[in-house]
Amino acid sequence: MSDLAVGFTPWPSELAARYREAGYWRGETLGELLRTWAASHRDALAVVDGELRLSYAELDKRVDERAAGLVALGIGAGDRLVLQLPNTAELVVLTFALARIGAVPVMALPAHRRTEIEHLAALSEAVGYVVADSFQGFDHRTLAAEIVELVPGIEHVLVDGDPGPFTALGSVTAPAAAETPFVDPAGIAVLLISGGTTGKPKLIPRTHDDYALNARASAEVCALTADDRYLVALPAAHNFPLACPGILGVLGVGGTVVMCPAPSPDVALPLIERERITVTALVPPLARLWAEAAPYAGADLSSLRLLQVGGAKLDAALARRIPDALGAQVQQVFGMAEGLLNYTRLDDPAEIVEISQGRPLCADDEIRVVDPDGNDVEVGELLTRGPYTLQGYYRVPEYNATAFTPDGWYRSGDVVRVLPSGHLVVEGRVKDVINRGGENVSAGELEEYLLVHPAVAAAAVVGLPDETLGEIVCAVVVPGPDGPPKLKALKAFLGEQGLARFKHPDRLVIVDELPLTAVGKISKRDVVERLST
Ligand code: OOB
Repeated sequence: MSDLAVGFTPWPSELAARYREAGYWRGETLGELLRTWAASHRDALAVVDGELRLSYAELDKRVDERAAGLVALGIGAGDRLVLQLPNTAELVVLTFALARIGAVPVMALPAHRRTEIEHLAALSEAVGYVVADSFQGFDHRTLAAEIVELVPGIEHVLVDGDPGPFTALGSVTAPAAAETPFVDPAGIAVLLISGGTTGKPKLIPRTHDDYALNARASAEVCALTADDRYLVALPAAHNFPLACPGILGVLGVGGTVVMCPAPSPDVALPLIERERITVTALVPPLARLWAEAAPYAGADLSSLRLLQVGGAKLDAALARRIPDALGAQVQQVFGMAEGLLNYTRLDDPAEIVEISQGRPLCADDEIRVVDPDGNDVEVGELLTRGPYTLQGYYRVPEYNATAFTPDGWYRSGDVVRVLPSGHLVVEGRVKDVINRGGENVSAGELEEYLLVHPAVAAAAVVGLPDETLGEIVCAVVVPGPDGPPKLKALKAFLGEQGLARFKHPDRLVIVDELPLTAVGKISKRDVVERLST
């Protein structure tokens, strides 16, 4: 067993056999798959990055040469490299190059800093760290210099751009090897970063078999074809733009992946016009920005047929507005780097698309909704198990003992209910509950009520310590066009909506914007931190 496999929890053999039998797992690696796709779509345009336009044949060749260059450096099967690259063609090339030699990228996001990178590098025992020279005013070589000191196992720092004291990624190239080494399709292809908002990030092992399924089945649900051009607007290393269906799903059907350097409307909307983009994916705060900016942007968005929105709950009012504002159909996506993906389907009725976060991707995605004692209930925690959902985080056995049930169901921490149609509605997080003098207030529920008010554009509800009640309910609100609401008026409105008094906010804080996570979701942790300083 290679060192890579230590700390990886495979699926029980009966389940693995069933997934192979059913054709979910096809025994193909990501490296081989790209070769197959390149053979079928040789001259089609695979990746666009600024002025760089790579055909499938060119991409395949670059991947081979990069793979040979990595081998020449001494990097090989089972090695881990922390990848921290912006949305560039290089991220695509490197991901496949590593897959071809059986090495594994740890998919860090550009916004990660020393704390996260040190932790990810140490936990994965990475031998390499790959960065851009600088991005959005931050010099990643300076961070790399610190990381090398902190994590002695890092032997290689590869830099896209001006390498400074390190190795230029562009120089890591060699004539393609005559033979590709054997890579186990049931082994780890990528280590994704958990989006969890508590504690240190976890590493999520995704195998070639399961990640290929993730991308292929997602492409089918989105009806992707070779005519689709997908804009990578979210950070490319995140599961959503990487494989839901994202980069991998689009390449699997012969379509074109267009890298977008930043997701802001001023950058993304002109690129949609220039490249005639048909599909893209956003988190809700960005979808709101795009919908607000589009009428004034003057960009022709008529090519856009599908806007996927996920990562956090999309409120129904915004879901309803998007088709008019952006001229695209909305698809809600409730996914997690851990595996399970839920999509609204392209032929679902508008009411379902507006209020639900979709239904599971595969027939063999098993879901349960349970109370804290594990009994099946109508509204409760979502547990899941399936052909592309992990059986354990990488190298954290003690944490896995509580994050999974003894029979391998992943405890998502998300509170959901299931509609008669099988679609899920996300109600909040198990831990995102405020204990107000013994009464439980669900932050997610109150946020939804607040968002209905015309003076509220965005809201985050958090608990604040209180001497009498233990915790009080604080609503942090970004004003909408009818802007800034008053606490008294909000309470009256919530009362009219029939929301129990104990769930009304005790405090209202008006802000210009809410802090966001590395992928652009509202970060509750930072909301609380800002309130306490
Ligand atoms: C995606 O993945 P992660 O790993 O960054 O975050 C997963 C968590 C979920 O457990 C849930 O709490 C939340 O993000 N979430 C949603 C949601 N989509 C994700 N909560 C409410 N509504 C939604 N639509 O965020 C992710 C991965 C693949 C595709 C899409 C999103």
